Amino acid sequence: MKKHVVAIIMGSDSDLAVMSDAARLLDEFHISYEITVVSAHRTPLRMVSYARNAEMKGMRVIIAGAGGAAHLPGMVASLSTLPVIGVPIKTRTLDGIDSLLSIIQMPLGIPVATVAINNAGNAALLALRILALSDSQLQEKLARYQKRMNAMVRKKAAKLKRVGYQSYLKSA
Ligand code: RP5
Repeated sequence: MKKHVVAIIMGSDSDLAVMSDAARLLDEFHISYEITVVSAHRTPLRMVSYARNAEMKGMRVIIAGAGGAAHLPGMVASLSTLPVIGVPIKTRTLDGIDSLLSIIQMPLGIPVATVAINNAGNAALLALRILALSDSQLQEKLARYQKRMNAMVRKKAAKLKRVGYQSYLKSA
């Protein structure tokens, strides 16, 4: 059985729609991952054993999404030496500012790389960049991905110049 090298964990299944963006990108790059729910508050002991065993299971990076009092990424980072990428989930009451501040304001000694609110895609891309440090094929795939994005933006800029902003907006 192929070992999972990335863990995508989240505090609740209500985070899944956002966190699935990370899974889709890892699928695109053929990187094996485990995706599951681990709650820092509702299943604290599961969180401890998950974080403690992740490296031994072959995981190289942990992506952790949480909303509100978003303690999951920081706690997992405190229980492991693997790189942890936190995804602040947008909340209904405070728009995810609560999640962002909870995740980003880590004390010295326990780092969590924090992406923008709901940007699980960037968490996956950052995980891929970390994995690519020891995988030249993956590095090449990432370079091709960036080239495709670059070409797409140039194409859009050329179209905007050609048709003007009004027609561009109508055709979008
Ligand atoms: C956090 O509480 C989860 O990460 C989720 O974003 C938030 C709300 O959870 P539910 O009440 O929707 O299960 O732990």
